[in-house]
Amino acid sequence: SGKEKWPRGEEKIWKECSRHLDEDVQSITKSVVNHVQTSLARQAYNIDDLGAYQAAALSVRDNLLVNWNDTQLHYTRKAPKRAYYLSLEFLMGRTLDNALLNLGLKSQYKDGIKELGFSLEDILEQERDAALGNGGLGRLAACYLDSSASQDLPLWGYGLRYKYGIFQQLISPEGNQLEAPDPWLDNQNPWELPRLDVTYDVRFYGHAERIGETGRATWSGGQEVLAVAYDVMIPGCGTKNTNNLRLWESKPKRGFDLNSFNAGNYEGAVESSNSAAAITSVLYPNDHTTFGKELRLKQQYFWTAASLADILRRFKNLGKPISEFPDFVAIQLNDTHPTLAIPELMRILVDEEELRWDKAWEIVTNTFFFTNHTVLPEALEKWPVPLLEHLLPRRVPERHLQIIYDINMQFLQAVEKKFPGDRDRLARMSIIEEGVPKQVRMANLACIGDRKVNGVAELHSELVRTTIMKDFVEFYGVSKFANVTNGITPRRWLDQCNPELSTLISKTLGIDKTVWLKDLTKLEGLLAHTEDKKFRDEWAAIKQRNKERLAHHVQTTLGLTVNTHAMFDVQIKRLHEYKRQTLNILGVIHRYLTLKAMTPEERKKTNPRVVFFAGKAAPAYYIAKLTIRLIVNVARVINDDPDTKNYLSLYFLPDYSVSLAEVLIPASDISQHISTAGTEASGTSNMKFCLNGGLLLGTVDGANIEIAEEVGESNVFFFGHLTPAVEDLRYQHLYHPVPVEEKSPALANVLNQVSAGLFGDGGVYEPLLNTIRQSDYYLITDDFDSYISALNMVDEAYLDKDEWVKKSIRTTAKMGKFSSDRAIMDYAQEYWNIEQTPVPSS
Ligand code: T68
Repeated sequence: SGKEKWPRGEEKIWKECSRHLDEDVQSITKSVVNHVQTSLARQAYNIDDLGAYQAAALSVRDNLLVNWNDTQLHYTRKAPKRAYYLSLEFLMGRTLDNALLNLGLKSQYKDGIKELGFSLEDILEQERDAALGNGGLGRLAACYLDSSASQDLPLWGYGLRYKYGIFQQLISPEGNQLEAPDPWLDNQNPWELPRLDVTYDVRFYGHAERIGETGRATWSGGQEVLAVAYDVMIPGCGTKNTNNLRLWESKPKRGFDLNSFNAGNYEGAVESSNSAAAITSVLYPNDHTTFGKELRLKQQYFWTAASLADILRRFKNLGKPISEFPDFVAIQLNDTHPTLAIPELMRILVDEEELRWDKAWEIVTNTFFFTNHTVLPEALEKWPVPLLEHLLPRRVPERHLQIIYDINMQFLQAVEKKFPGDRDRLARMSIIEEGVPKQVRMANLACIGDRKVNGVAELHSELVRTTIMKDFVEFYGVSKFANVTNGITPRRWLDQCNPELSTLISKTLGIDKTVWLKDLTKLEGLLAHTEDKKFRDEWAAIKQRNKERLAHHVQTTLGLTVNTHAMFDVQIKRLHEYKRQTLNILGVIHRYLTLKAMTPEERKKTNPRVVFFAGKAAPAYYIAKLTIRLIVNVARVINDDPDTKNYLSLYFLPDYSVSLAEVLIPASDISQHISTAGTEASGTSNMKFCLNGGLLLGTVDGANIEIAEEVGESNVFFFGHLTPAVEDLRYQHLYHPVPVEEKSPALANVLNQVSAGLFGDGGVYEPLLNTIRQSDYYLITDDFDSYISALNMVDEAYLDKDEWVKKSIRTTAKMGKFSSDRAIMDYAQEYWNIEQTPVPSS
């Protein structure tokens, strides 16, 4: 359509009639009322908080769209190199508050909403979380989107629009986790734009046959589904740039099968449409394990095929030769989940673009980048060869599995050349793992097909180089294997969740918040004020009010009263043995037993503590679920014990979410990040707590190490064995086991009390306790005593309130490094080679 004239009518009229940003209270109120009437078909007389939320959200969406449109047009005109972040998970949380803050319109909306008789705070609570992720990996993707827009980077996210997000967690009367679906789209979603015109066909199964000698093929059988785009606007802070997150929904290609319908087989007619819709129906709730489920593989292929087709179409609109693809496109693979994009791009380049293999391979290996998020062996994705063979479309002359075999053959030839005769090495590095059945090792494929591989914290990246990728480092050289320490967005994780602290910081630094929120190292300026008593008092008062806000939340949701004068001690994350919530709960029991053994006078001298847990367990993870049960039942006993309840209480807050984290994090005095050394790749909640002035109790693991480097070791509480000791200790457990009684009498006593039924039927917990008594893979017995001493050191430090507040201020002040803006700029410059492309302001 290059010769057509745009716009069709008078450009002047188009421009005059264009919508502009609402800036004053009056136009905001007008737009909200307009949506009440015309979008919701309601009126002043029948609108409740939910309706008011929906109308306000639609009005904010109109404003976001002004910026979003301008941004997309600007990117199209300037045609910069773009980056694409492929992630199966985007854990966005709520949008309204974040959008208002990024647009700089929060106070205007607050006033406008008030004039209509509603409170902004109340209507914000009406929004459901977009919970399309499991934990850290998905939340990281969400933080990176916020940072890419705030830093004016031309980046799009690609993911799936799951109909059901992460399950809702309920707790049964016995204390067991129950799962319920999360129908987050039931109330409609004002933050997405259905793009019913942007669709791609994706094919599964079936056969292809050659047409004579032509090399072309016909397609028969199989399943064709449609990928439909939904766009989510991602506003930047203090900029017009508004990026895009494109989520795919699966739909049947044809409404239903007419042949079956006409033959009277009505059920058969809708069957295929149901199975097409099933692809994007639900987020898999497993983190750190792979199950080899066919539907999961279908999700991965569906999403990578649609995303690549879309990226290719956008590239082709530039009119550049295909050889320039890597000059205009960089694709980041968030973990191995999108690795099928590598053979898929090879297929497109070889089959459809008719490039020679070598040329195609050069393009592929200059386009993709791969982030690893774990070194736990059970989390490394492998797919059975027969499943891939069955599922992926077979086309002539190339099909995916054949492509993977060809990539592997060429690669192994190169390895053989460099390390002649080293068969073990070849077996380890092969993409195909021998066995019954054979398996495709996705991490090997991702490494071979990528330009660069990165870990997510210094220690983790070093472990990637020396363990899971050791052979590949020896083959490629070390420069392919780098580190980008994770970051978090200070917009959501300070300004939005802790508005009072944000205001105090701006006032103290004497600068507008958009300045320090976009250059977080500016927080260092707070150090000059640590000796100012008035400032410290304000700092402490804000923490206190955040604790009261959390207590209020617990009161209204669980009906329980929390002692806000106690120290708040928080551990919130997915339940997993390696994260060692078990160590924490056993420590709580130890504290309880110690308190029980004291006289009332002695107890009065102790530091009152309230312990919070929150987190979901994968539905099939028996030991993790048992840990939840233990926590809930310990809470029942100790919160009811008149001897101790003023000094120690415990809460398990159900259904952990981004929104709940926003209430918990600002309220914490101390938070726990206590994984076995070498197991937590980075952690990101550790950064969120510290940014909000909470101190950190942790092991020498993941990003804890870099946090301590920044804030100084005197401001964190470290304990436990170090990474190099872990392997030896595990070996000892297996071959020279020492009974728990000898290693840690204190721990043995705790385990015995649980067995004996102090917290209800002890037999129930035996499988959990046995993981500790027997192989103790996560080294609870080795770290228990030093953990208890660390807790005691925390108590001691807390007694000196003034010094504690100074530590808190110093911690916040030194968190600049952990902004996701720093991380995203690192990716942009060192990996993707993309440039900031700010949208002019008018
Ligand atoms: C987390 N990984 C790391 N995985 O555990 C954490 N896995 O240390 C790190 O800070 C974070 O990634 C960000 O880099 C995960 O969260 C998953 O959720 C996951 C989901 C599906 C399959 C495998």
